[in-house]
Amino acid sequence: MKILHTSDWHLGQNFMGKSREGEHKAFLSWLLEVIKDKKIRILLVSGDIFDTGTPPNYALELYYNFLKQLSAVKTLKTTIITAGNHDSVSTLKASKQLLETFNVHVVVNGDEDENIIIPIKEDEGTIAIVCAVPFLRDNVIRQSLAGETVSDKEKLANNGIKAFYETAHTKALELKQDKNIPLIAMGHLTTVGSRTSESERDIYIGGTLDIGGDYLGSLFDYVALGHLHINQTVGCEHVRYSGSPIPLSFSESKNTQKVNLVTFNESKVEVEELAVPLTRKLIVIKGNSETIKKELKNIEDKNSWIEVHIKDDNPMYANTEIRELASKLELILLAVKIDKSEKQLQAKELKAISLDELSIDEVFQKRLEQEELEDKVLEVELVTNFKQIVSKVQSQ
Ligand SMILES: [Mn+2]
Repeated sequence: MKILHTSDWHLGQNFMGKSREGEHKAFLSWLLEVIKDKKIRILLVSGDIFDTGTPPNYALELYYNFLKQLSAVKTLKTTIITAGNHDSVSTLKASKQLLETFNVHVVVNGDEDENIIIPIKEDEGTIAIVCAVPFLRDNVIRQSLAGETVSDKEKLANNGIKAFYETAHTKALELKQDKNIPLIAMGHLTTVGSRTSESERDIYIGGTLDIGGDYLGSLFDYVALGHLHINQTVGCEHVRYSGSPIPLSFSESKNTQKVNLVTFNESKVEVEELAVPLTRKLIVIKGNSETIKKELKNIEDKNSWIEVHIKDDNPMYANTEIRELASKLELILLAVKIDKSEKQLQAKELKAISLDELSIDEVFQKRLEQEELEDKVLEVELVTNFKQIVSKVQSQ
């Protein structure tokens, strides 16, 4: 029996003002072919289907069209999709019941109303049981610790998540009885000992979970994890992150994007990592003006997205020169960062040069400084109001 494990698609991602539609489209058509070729029986998508709670319409269209195409693949029995921290519960929930008719199970928050234990059935009976655990939100974690008072937030997350998995495991065992079939779990969290990249958010308050891959591995025959964008094993061979299918930040430009092909023979599990073809390269160039200019001239694929880190004694001048050269070469330069040397940091006259390296708050602060306001109370009020607006916009 073959299972395909993927996660962190982040459909609809806005990358420094650019759309990833083409890359996602290419990935989904490739994935569809793999599912057909390899005769996949179960597809698992472990969270972060969409990049935001309110995905753009083209992203929803990609999602639905892909699921419609899957429904025509006879060898595929079941698709299970769980929500990640980026997904909105209500967005995924809206089509949940409709998708059930296509054998697509969507698990949005794992609360008491939702069935997360999914038996995979074939003519000859149940062939596997999947505990489809989504990203566990605070209210669900509390439910799994009924009766206990946990004040410490970090402890709450740890104990609650473990309790959640243990309850799921017990229920799955009851269903399994004495059949020799694999128990599979999904999850969307950071486990102890895993490697992270820049574009994942810390999702639990306190940040550090004390849940290791070996702990989950002791309960299940395979654990399909999402949230971290780098393909990796954690603690043991059968507890894995698939990673994202396209690089989601410049810090991920050197990774190879993969999906996991999981094969069960009897109850023996084997995993093959399949590399996803890259449709757009992200390139990071670091160095002084001369090095960067030389490397820019060597870029053949004009479709690439580029970030440069300038480390130069005259960064203002280098910045202008590099931008001019990139535009002359018709390259897509998305960000310029200035790596300041010790000397420059001491030199007071060097102010912030590039918008790319300022936070939203810093930009507002700089703008305020230009006003030279005398009323300090007003200034504080303006900053507070600005921050409120920003957080409102970001939470949408
Ligand atoms: Mn995530």
